[in-house]
Amino acid sequence: MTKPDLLLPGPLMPMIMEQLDAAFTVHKLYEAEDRDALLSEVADKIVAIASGSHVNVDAGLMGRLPNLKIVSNFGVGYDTVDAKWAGEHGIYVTNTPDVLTEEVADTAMALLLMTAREFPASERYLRAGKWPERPYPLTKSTLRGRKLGIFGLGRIGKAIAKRAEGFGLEIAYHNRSKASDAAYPYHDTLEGLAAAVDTLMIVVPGGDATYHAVSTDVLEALGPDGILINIGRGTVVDEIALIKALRDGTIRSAGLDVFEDEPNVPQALIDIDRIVLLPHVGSASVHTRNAMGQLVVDNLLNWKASGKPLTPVSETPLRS
Ligand code: A2R
Repeated sequence: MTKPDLLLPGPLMPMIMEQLDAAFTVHKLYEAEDRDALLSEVADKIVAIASGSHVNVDAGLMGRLPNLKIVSNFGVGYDTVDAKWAGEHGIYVTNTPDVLTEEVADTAMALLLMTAREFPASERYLRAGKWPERPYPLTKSTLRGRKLGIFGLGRIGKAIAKRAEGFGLEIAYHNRSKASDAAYPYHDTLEGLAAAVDTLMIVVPGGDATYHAVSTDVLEALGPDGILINIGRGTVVDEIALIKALRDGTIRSAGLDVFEDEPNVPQALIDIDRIVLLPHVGSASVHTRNAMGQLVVDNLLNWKASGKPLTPVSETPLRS
């Protein structure tokens, strides 16, 4: 049986690579000394790409591959793939929804608790041997009485809302449109949501539509008790505005799992001890990453067998 040709712009988990090697002729762009030469040599043969979040699959790359039919992306967010261009050119883009929802929602709640109650700083306090001198100071924030605004009440947003209800939080949200299956108060602007709550949880996708949506105005609306949690995409927050808001006391604190220029985190954020910074670990357990990896492979295998992938994104709906 012939193996279709697949381009790998960057390395993926070994369990993905092993399965891809068995079903496809894999061309590793990242190992080529001359990437341009490799691309020119294999361009006509490539029908599939498997990609991760740190490599751009843009119109420039896809446009060089005249027989490309599918881009299988690792991760539910696919802002590094130009899915609109792909859709317009008959190319499927797939992502890995659902299999990471609960893990990311767990991370979101952990990050919220860590931030409100300063658990990382208090643990550093113990390890530094300061406890015998005096107890760690009482935290200014608590989850008690907090109102949680969810920016992006989708699959992950709803899983967070379910958990937050268990913690006794009041919940409201902002999407582009009202969710038909949610009874929480809806705000038709992000600023309106921020003004109505004191805790803002970002769970929207990245990309142009949400770029710097969390601006100075939104942070001012959130207010001096405000806590910002971001487990969506770093580009959604204007990081410079956030740093200023934290320094000036415009909001109280922030818990961030994602950043504008990963893996580079501004020193100005690192210098603020009371905030919580995680290295984009929202879905990063062996269990969940394996499930995501398997879905990357299964999308490609299903497409190879039937011409249809399992989880195409909305810009590239299933065609017969
Ligand atoms: O806007 P809607 O009604 O399509 O609701 C979606 C909302 N959303 C937005 N809200 C306001 N302004 C926007 N420009 C905008 N774009 C999308 O975000 C929906 O409620 C939510 C996304 O939910 P799902 O598509 O179900 O994605 P999931 O699995 O919850 O993952 C969310 C994001 C990923 O894209 C990664 O960036 C991150 O979480 O891991």
